[in-house]
Amino acid sequence: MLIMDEKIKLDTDKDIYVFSDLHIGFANKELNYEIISFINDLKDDNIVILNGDTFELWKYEDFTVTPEENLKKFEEILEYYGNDIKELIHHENVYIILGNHDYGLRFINNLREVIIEKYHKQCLITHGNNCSKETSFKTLEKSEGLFYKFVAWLSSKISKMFSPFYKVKKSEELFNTLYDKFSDSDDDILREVKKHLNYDVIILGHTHQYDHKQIGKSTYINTGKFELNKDFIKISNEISGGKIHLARDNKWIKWYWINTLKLL
Ligand SMILES: [Mn+2]
Repeated sequence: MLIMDEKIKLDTDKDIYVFSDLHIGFANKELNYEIISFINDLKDDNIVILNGDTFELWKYEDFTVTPEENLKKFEEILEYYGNDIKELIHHENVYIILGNHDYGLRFINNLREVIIEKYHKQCLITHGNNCSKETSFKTLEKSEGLFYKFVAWLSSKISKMFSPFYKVKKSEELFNTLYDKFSDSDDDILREVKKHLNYDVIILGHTHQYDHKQIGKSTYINTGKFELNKDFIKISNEISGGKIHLARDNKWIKWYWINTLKLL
């Protein structure tokens, strides 16, 4: 559902699924349909948290990234993917956290942090774009995306230049591929995680790389990019206590746990 609060505390007995970096736009349309339908099936009985960059609102083709253009692209995405996506964004069990690629949603959904309190432990879920200056909310707010205008412009130029040779037609796809290879450094992420060590568990996305580390008394988990490896997190309530499952798969539904952490 769309929420204007920047931060909410969530108290639920339902299982919680966390996905990040879906980048739903007009690249990989077939895959996006599958992703939306997969998540849609979970939403009625569980809580679903979409942890940032759910939508690809940057416009690479003409580098217009004004707030109006962002919202216009969002409307186009909703129209393109139809009822499933409209149901998903308005459903009361679905929380959409802002990332840098869908920062343009802030006028209709400004949620930046979800905090889950369970078993006297606190878990923070946030996208993680504040780890670098260029993608931080502060910079985005100040420049209204000047940096992105440049990146998008460059990306579209490179795409056009190379497309006859490599058949890269869409700059949106190209940018995502580049980003997967040159994402934020471990130092940047670590610096960001260290700001939140008052939480027992810190769940970020943004880097597109699955990660799991113990830092002091806190556990840091990165959900990775669902579109790449089908990495996601399930926080379950079990009789034995709260558990965090880290799941991965290359086939829909038949996902398996790559790790299980005790939340208690
Ligand atoms: Mn991001």
